[in-house]
Amino acid sequence: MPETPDIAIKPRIKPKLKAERPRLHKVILVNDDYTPREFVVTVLKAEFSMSEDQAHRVMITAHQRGACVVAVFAKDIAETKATRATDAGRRAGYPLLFTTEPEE
Ligand code: TYC
Repeated sequence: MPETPDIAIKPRIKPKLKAERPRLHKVILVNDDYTPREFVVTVLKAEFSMSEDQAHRVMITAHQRGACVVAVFAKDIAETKATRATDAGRRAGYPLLFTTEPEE
């Protein structure tokens, strides 16, 4: 019969009590004075699968208030989409900017 060890080995890592859901990240459209409105709408439709109406509303909100939340995603997806949408503007010669930030 194997002997029962008389020393207890403590686990090194404290187990988490609850599984935490990873935080979602917002993609934010930032206003500028140069990108044409219609171009912003085109990018929103292409990259965020928005209808013409939704895209127009988001664009106008950013235009009037300085910025607008476009959508929320897992961190890596939010960052990829923001980068792709910002690059689409840059390729066309516009300073269009999408940023990301974690949701509270
Ligand atoms: N302000 C731009 C214009 O008047 C349009 C625009 C809207 C640009 C929203 C960026 O995030 C933006 N042509």
